[in-house]
Amino acid sequence: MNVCDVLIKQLADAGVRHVFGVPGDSINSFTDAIRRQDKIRFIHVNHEETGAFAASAQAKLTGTLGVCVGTSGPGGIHLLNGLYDAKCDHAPVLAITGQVETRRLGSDYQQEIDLCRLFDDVAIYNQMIVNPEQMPYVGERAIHAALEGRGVAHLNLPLDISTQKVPHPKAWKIPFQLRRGGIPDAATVHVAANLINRKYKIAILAGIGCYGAEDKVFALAEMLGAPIIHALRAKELFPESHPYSIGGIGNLGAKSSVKVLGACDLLLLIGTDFPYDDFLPKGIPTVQIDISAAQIGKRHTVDVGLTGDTGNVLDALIPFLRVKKSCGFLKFAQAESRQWQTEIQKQTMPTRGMIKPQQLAHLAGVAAPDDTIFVCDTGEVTAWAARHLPIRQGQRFTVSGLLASMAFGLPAAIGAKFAYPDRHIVALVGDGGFSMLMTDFATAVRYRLPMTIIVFNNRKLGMIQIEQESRGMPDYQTENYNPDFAEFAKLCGGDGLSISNPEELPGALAEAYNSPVPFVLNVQIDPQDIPVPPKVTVKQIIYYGVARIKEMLDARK
Ligand SMILES: Cc1ncc(C[n+]2csc(CCOP(=O)(O)OP(=O)(O)O)c2C)c(N)n1
Ligand SMILES: [Mg+2]
Repeated sequence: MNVCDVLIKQLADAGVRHVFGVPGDSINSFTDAIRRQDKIRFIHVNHEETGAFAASAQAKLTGTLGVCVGTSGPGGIHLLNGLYDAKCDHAPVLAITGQVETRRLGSDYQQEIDLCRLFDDVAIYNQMIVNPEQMPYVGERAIHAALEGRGVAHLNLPLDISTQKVPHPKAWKIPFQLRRGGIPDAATVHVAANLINRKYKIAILAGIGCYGAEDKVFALAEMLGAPIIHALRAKELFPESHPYSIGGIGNLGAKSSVKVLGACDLLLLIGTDFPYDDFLPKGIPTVQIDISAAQIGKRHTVDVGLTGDTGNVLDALIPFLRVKKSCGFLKFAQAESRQWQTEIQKQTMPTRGMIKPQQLAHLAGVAAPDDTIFVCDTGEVTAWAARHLPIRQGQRFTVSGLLASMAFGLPAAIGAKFAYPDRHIVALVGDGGFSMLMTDFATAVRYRLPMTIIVFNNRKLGMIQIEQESRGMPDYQTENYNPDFAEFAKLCGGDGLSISNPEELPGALAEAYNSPVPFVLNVQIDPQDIPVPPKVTVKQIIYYGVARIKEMLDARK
């Protein structure tokens, strides 16, 4: 077995079934080793960034290792954005890159880029293999580091080393068991319980770290009469249809959350890395639960930190909590939530004869089959999905959370479809985000991956227009020059439909969701609709007015 054979065997043993990338140059022996076995498939994408995003999305959805590959130099460089997506969202991904022959190292040879140096910031394990005897040891370390550290590992394989025989392929076997389910010590649990037992207006901010423990979080909420606010990626866990779930947080979130966080007397952060601390209440006791001690107090001053798997921590904590008899705070939160839901439902009514993005997001969710996995791109489209896409129990949702990268949607749909071939996949994307990696729609066709890509087509970088105008700048360079995305889909061998009339929407969604081939539903939406944040400052309103005046004056010139 050569270095690549050993590595691939290790990946297969770790449960990896797909490696995404572009073959060629210094990774030919790696792809050849994949060809010679049958556990792992090589998925040939058109752009390495697609491969990295697909691996990241798989890792986020499954919790298992995602793998992507790029050749020395340009191929490796293209992986970076998807790798940062994995790093930021704590997803285990292994990147394998090629390198020039070791005798060429340091000579500025063609495609010689110091990828270990380049990946230094993104990777928690980052190693060039310069001697076949490093295997299988470094292969195992890389896999374990990514899984245990929930981040990116990188192995850089010089061409000459990749084909060399590994003298002792079985010599190393690191006894490895993922550290799952640590529990905090009893004394800390008591301190947390005492604090929580003294408060009657408790708000829970829950993140994706609650995955698998949603029922326990709901049970906790019921005991404490505490409303649950969710961070964006936890939208799949805490649907607003549940009486304790009162909406999202942040600029894309709900007004009810702002009100509740403004009135609570204790904040309980559970499995969340929500970054916008402006939305978190200051000066009240805060208890945080997180699987990683390094996350405790990262975003907010915390009085008690409980480190461990959410489910285990709640099992340890709940027996010490008193059931709250008064539910005034919960009732207040639920009333605020109902009011917000009524407000946003009104926004889904078509006006001016055009399709509203709110209406599109709403109906896209209502019409989606029960097994749907939604993936979402970055832009105003994220706000429409966050607020208006109804997610039912059993459906899934993911997004480029902390990195908030455009172009994630289509690659994530590809990664999701490979991981869950029997489920429906629906990507909600902006026209700008889709344009970035739309070449890989052909990859979905090539691998026969039925999926629906819904383009929220406002012919512009809508989110950037809002950013500019809310800072007093006139709208500048935000228009997109788009081809007809539905025709593009057909040219790729898939199917597509362009619509602009609200009445066409239900029929078009049904056609898209039932398509046996990848489908682009290109929806011309009303570009005037903008997602208004739940907290708007007077300064922003004034700036917005100034920007509109500047735009009018510019138009007259
Ligand atoms: C890779 C990348 N480049 C730039 C940005 C900054 N950015 C955030 S949203 C956005 C506009 C997105 O436009 P579009 O995809 O059309 O979605 P819309 O906002 O119109 O719904 C831009 C440029 C980003 N988040 N990611
Ligand atoms: Mg757009």
